[in-house]
Amino acid sequence: MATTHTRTCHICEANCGILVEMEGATVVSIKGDPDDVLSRGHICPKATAIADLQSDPDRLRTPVKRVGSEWQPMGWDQAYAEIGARFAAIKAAGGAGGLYIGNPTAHNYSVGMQTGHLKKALGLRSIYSASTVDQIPHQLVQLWMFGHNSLFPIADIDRTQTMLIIGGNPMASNGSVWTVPGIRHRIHALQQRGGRLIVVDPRRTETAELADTHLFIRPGTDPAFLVALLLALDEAGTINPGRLLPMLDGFGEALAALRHFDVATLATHCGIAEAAIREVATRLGNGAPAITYGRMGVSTAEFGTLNHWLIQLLNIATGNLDRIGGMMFSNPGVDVVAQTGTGTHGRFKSRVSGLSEIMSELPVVTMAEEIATPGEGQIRALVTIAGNPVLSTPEGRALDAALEALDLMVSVDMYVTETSRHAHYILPPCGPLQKDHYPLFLGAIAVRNYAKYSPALLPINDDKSDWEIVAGLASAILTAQGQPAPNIRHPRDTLDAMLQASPHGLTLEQVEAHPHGIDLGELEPGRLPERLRMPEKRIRCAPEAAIADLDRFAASMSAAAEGSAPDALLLIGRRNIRSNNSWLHNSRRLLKGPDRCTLMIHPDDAAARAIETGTPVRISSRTGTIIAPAEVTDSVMPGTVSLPHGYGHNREGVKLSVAREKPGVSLNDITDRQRYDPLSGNAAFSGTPVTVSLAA
Ligand SMILES: Nc1nc2c(c(=O)[nH]1)N[C@H]1C(S)=C(S)[C@@H](COP(=O)(O)OP(=O)(O)OC[C@H]3O[C@@H](n4cnc5c(=O)[nH]c(N)nc54)[C@H](O)[C@@H]3O)O[C@H]1N2
Ligand SMILES: Nc1nc2c(c(=O)[nH]1)N[C@H]1C(S)=C(S)[C@@H](COP(=O)(O)OP(=O)(O)OC[C@H]3O[C@@H](n4cnc5c(=O)[nH]c(N)nc54)[C@H](O)[C@@H]3O)O[C@H]1N2
Ligand code: SF4
Ligand SMILES: [Mo]
Repeated sequence: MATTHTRTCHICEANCGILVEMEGATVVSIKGDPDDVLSRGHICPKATAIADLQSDPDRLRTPVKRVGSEWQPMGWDQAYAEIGARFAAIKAAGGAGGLYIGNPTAHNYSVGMQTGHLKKALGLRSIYSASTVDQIPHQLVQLWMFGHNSLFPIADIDRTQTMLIIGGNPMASNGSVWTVPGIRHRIHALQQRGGRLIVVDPRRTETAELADTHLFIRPGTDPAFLVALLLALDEAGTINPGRLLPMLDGFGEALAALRHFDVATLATHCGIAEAAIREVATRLGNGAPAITYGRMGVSTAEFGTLNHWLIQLLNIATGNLDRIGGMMFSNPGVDVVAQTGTGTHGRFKSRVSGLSEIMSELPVVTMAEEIATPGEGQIRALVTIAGNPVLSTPEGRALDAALEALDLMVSVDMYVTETSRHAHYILPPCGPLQKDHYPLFLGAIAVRNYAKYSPALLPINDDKSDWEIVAGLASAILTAQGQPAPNIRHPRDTLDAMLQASPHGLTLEQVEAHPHGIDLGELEPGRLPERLRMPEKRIRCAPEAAIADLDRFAASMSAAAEGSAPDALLLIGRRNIRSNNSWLHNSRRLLKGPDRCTLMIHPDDAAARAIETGTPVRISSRTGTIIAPAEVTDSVMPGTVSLPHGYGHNREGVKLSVAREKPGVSLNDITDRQRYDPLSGNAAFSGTPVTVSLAA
């Protein structure tokens, strides 16, 4: 007999409520849950892949050890014992430990509660994560301006009149740093009430297709557009922070620094007409609620931190921070802001290139060199948890080589991937339906305040959840060195305590009694200044480093005005609704359809190179060359080409049998470790200069 269970889809940030119909241990169907307090029935094609992940024969079921080119199954205790002993020997010989934490850990509340133990066991100095190829510039700006790295302002799309999206494509991504299931309906509702969606992107994306206005922008030039908007508001006399004004420090200083630029020059630089910029500024400054929201395209950029500072300044200058229909701070079941440290920056530097520590990590653009460069502090033992940096960080080939030379590598992953194939041991977690779920980090970035707990659907039996594996590893590594094992608290108990200590004062039992979630109401205005985390409770509008970075930006404008290589194109990425970073390509129902790893190129650029749709083209950058089929389309702006990341599954030894049928190539084989935002250390993927030609 079939039974139906409520749950939350853990794959992306949208956190859709789902109804999973089971017959015994077999999934019969996965549908949207119309009663979910957040998602109200929304779902995307990826949710059904949960069943494929659970049943995938390629998914590892026991720990494995690499012996030659073979993977030998082994027991958990044996694996921990061997890893502990090998780590102790490496440590004794002067080698350092390192850790890379991947994106799926942000969707798994329990593992995050154990990584601290493992970081301590491995030595704290060489911690990396997907954050520095993603959202760390948001966090740095929030630390500077609001006093806590996790004080994310959330776009209140449901009550705004203008939604300006810069470098985000929620129609494909389902929203990011913004838990907003069902974006299509929300955009439709905005337009129905006379509001407007404006998208600024070098590609006419799926989101841009729905927009009232789409403006092409030259990759990497967003500070020009953002400064020009602020100047246009200034010139029109429509800067009006309203009730925020008494809370602002350095607002005048920030504006004064921007006045060294002029709108016309900025417009030329970013490729958007001055009139169009002034029109957007008029809209933002008209007094009605308006949102300026920026995501990956402006975060993984050479001016990522500058971009996010300017975005916050725009929301402040138009009085849209902490306002209904603007950007507000959340109040979810667990208040992570109150229960975590504010965040740190610059406490130490990376050994080889001297990049600054950020949020207790080092920028991942430095990871390969820290493994490959001899000397004191060289990483000789690395653990990866739910990450695939060979495909997801710049210059994957260099990382491939570095990982292969490690004395010890341990991957916590359920597949033999492009990254974990280098491991000596792979420790696989149980399937997704054997885990419980709470939106610990994502509740805090949701468009509505809520709490929802989903118990595991299937028994765990002899398998292990990620948190147990990570806790087990930390214990094994410490005890092998004669140190005491850490005190491991069950994640459910920690969660219960965090819920109770938060403003809503819920217990886990109460939350569990509501399988569709507890609605804790709309986002609320008026939380400032109390919500600020610095003692003086004032928004710091003119962080020194941001102001200074304007000079670097001015220099880049001057350099661009002198011209670039005549045949250079700028490479950007893209996402597709049926894919998720590097790890859903082994689901046959998601992979079906046309080849998605194509190089989009504008008809003019294609014609100049005799390129047609389907022809294989050679794409070369400073760091390498890849070959992919072309897709000629005027949806990318002239001078720009686009290729998705997360492909390249034909590397030797990868055991993803479905994904290997359409392997694609890895964009990150040709991105560049030397292109990063110096303020945050975040990788700059947007606008990698490339040449494109017919592959002979
Ligand atoms: N060029 C370019 N590069 C990019 C991006 C881009 O836009 N362009 N995007 C960047 C962004 S935003 C991100 S977040 C990163 C992602 O970078 P990563 O987090 O390094 O990579 P993922 O592709 O998400 O791979 C996740 C890995 O975790 C495994 N996994 C999945 N679920 C679980 C689980 O529950 N437990 C465990 N233990 N393992 C699991 C998968 O098998 C896979 O190997 O990529 C970045 N790289
Ligand atoms: N289906 C699906 N959903 C996902 C993911 C996925 O891989 N697939 N990944 C998840 C993850 S880890 C993340 S972080 C989010 C990301 O979520 P989003 O940021 O919404 O997704 P992207 O598609 O990377 O959007 C970035 C946009 O920036 C544009 N862009 C590139 N360069 C520039 C530039 O210089 N300036 C401007 N203005 N725009 C630029 C790109 O064309 C693209 O449209 O998505 C999440 N959701
Ligand atoms: S949008 Fe799709 S992948 Fe994301 S949580 Fe919802 S169903 Fe899952
Ligand atoms: Mo991400």
